Amino acid sequence: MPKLLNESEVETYRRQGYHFPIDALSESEVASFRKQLEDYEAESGGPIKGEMRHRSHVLFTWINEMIRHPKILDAMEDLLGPDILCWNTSFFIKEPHDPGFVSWHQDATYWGLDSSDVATAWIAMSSANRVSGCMKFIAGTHKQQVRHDDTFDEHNLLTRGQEIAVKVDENKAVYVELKPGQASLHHVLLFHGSEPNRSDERRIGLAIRYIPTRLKQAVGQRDWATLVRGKDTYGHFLPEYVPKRDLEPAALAHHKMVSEEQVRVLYRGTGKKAYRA
Ligand SMILES: O=C(O)CCC(=O)C(=O)O
Repeated sequence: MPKLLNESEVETYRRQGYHFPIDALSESEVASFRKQLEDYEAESGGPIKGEMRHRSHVLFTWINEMIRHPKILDAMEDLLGPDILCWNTSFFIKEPHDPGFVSWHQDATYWGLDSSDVATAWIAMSSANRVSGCMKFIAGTHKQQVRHDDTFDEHNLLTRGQEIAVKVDENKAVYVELKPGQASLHHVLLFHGSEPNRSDERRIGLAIRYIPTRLKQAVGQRDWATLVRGKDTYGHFLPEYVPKRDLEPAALAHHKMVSEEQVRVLYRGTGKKAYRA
């Protein structure tokens, strides 16, 4: 018996490589998470940036709460089974009229994981629609890895500005419009991207990457993850730091070490040593 999705939704995810929307966070939950993000941004003098945008669940208690949200985990259990690790989190934020975009890509390309049994829950912390540059998906493209070219385009929000090197039929794009608190689920090989934000509002999404405990990091020397449901009888990933207070020194130190290791995997072959600002 699935826990949150019904059998036809699970079947649709397997066939199309995605499912949306799910009603993940309540109105008050999403408002509180957004306020905590924006309080941090007000104190730090601007939008969250650089390495702080990635693996942020190690730094902020409220993101640690988000990755463990029962509704999101119920959906993940339906897709990945009972033993689940959160491998990473990344903010994708586009300011009003921001030229930032995300080229068509497959997530698996540079992550170094040894299986494509990986799913993302993308949580809308604002509304995401065609005007504000919501994600777009191409159904059924999650069956094989294709070649990517690195562009390092200054407005591309991806690490290398990587884009799919084969022809992508834009006419087949499905636009992932979400209300605040809703989430979409996508497979690590699905073709997806997003356009610039042409609206007057911020478009804020948190992408949470989940894996079954049996996966391994096949490229990096070592990798970390947080057990969020079930048991980890494999121990392939080192346990991630769990914050007790936002931005506590031990969390910042752990985050720095893990980010350096992750940058080595994500930017391998490019000579780059840090996330883009
Ligand atoms: O938020 C976006 O526009 C793109 C997100 C994305 O590429 C991802 O979550 O894998």
